[in-house]
Amino acid sequence: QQLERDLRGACERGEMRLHYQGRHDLRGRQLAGFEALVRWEHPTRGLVPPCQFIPLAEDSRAILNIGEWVLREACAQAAAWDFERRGLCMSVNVSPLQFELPDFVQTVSGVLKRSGLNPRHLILEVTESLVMHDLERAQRHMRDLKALGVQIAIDDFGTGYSSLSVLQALPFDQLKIDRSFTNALTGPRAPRVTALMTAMIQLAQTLDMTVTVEGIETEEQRRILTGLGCDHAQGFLLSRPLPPAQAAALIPDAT
Ligand code: G
Ligand code: G
Ligand code: MN
Ligand code: NA
Repeated sequence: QQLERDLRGACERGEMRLHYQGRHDLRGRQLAGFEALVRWEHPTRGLVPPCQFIPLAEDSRAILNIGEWVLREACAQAAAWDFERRGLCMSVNVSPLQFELPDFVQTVSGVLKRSGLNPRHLILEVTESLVMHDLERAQRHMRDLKALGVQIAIDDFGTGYSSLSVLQALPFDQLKIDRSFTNALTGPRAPRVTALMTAMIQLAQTLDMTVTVEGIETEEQRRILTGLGCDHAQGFLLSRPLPPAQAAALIPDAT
């Protein structure tokens, strides 16, 4: 496949870009931080979204280089934007292959040191499939990352097969509810979905996790979720993924 061939060396050639989507306090709408989302600037096709190349990058293990680049770039950006003084956090998605590397925690620690970013302002987003693949390694890595001061979020919560056993085994700091639930809040299954949302938000709060709901696109969804006591939200209603210069404009008192 052509795209797969083009992907070889793309990161080394400097073709990866990061966009940033705001994570907002749901009541006040203030910015709580950003999620870094990778794009590939293909020489002829333009910006390729991650859903089109991350799976290819995982097959070829190119995701290891890309993932490390994303981590370095996102931490450097957060330091440049003075996240510590502003109380903001940078969220970075981590692929299962990266998390499985024996020296993953050392890599994170080294990247943080070089960037100058305080580890408390980095959130690593992992999915449950990643965690269940090798639970003991995941537990060890999580313990070491937390000792560094890094926060860890479980991403796309509610879409896998093992969500609850993952919460039993691992002390996440944040829980991100998948946008498929937000979508369904106002559809024909609204009563059931509202009940599920309510339960997931309570579950997170009982376990001392901050909840972020993903995929808020309408005022009605925002109103419902605020009423359910959800802490934070992401979605096109609040802000889209933006290139760095435009994302910077969302930061209050940015200079
Ligand atoms: O932007 P888009 O909706 O196409 O993102 C699709 C998926 O790609 C999301 O599930 C997101 O978590 C994933 N993704 C975005 N950026 C990164 C990244 O830097 N690393 C990894 N592993 N996945 C990412
Ligand atoms: O799996 P992950 O949560 O990392 O995926 C984030 C992806 O979701 C991003 O690629 C982003 O483009 C997409 N996204 C963010 N907000 C919205 C939204 O309000 N609606 C839809 N359809 N997609 C969104
Ligand atoms: Mn994510
Ligand atoms: Na998600």
